[in-house]
Amino acid sequence: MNIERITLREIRMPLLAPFETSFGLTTDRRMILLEVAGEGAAGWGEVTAGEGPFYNEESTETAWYVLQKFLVPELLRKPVRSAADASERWEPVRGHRMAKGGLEAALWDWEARLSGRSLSALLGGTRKEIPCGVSIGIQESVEKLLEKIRVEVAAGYQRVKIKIKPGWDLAVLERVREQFPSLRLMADANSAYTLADRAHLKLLDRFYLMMIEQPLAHDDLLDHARLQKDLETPVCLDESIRTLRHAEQAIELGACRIINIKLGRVGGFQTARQIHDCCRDANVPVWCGGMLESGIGRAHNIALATLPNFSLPGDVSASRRYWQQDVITPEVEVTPGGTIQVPEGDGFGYGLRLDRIEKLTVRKETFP
Ligand code: OSB
Ligand code: MG
Repeated sequence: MNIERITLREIRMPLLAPFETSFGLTTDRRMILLEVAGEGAAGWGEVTAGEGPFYNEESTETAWYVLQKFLVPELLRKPVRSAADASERWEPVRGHRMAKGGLEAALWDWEARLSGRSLSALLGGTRKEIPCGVSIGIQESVEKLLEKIRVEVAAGYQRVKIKIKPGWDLAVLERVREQFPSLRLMADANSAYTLADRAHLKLLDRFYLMMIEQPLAHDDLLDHARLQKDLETPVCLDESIRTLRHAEQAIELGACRIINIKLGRVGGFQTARQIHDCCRDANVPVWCGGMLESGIGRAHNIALATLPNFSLPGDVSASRRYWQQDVITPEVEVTPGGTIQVPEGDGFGYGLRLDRIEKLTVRKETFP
């Protein structure tokens, strides 16, 4: 594959509503878009790092730096044979997986377009539609949360995830269960607890949640295994799974019964597929997580979620839940059955609103 040009852009997009988790509040997103062009086509990727290093150690600024200084120059140094081979070229760079994942995603989209195929087909995806859920942040009041859940359930979403933290957990879930006894419900703590909270977390069992996501430290496996032994509720790992090895070890230890796969967190499609296959072989279901992506990252998530073991509804939902206007066309929409129809066009299958992207761009750099 002959790369002629790589363009980095930082865009800023205000969220329609602030998103609060146990680690902080997001109001405006800063995302890096990558465009890889050559041989008469272009592919696009998105870096999913947060504005600050609070979900994991990366941020928009560190990703820009690592892309500009290390990842893009290494890619331009000699041609890659395929997108699947790209990630091994960046192995000498430790970590910085979201930066790698954004660039790798652009290569996958480009390769799919060059071969006149959908990204889903190139990845080995089989689904024509994917099941969808929503992630609802911490709210000012339980009433507000209940109202948000009502809206999403009416829209058809197949499951609801709420964010929890100490002080916003048992009493909140009690009220949600009262109002929605048969809702497919789960809770995400984003590492807000420790093993010392195990008796407290055990009380969650009475809400028969689909799972509790990442209750303990962001880099832990062993304590999660100890916790899972106590709980009836399945533990799902998000932050702790950054490599294939983490997934293998988590499964061997019994640290979780479900894994959330995020493209950026694991460094791209190649590793995401390996984790997917390892979970499939161990009968561990997976689902696709979200990072408040623009339409470009969202489109990649949709393609990833077409792989067969993505059997649970993911955090991939309609553009209009996040943005006044998205950067892709058509925008991502959800059917009344709570699914997203996978687009059939080349690459990730959506068009780009280049004029909108240009307006949102605050910096831009082209290589070589
Ligand atoms: O832990 O899944 C998470 C958003 C930002 C950082 C971490 C997480 C999330 C979400 C939102 O839950 C998912 C989405 O709607 O994109
Ligand atoms: Mg999570």
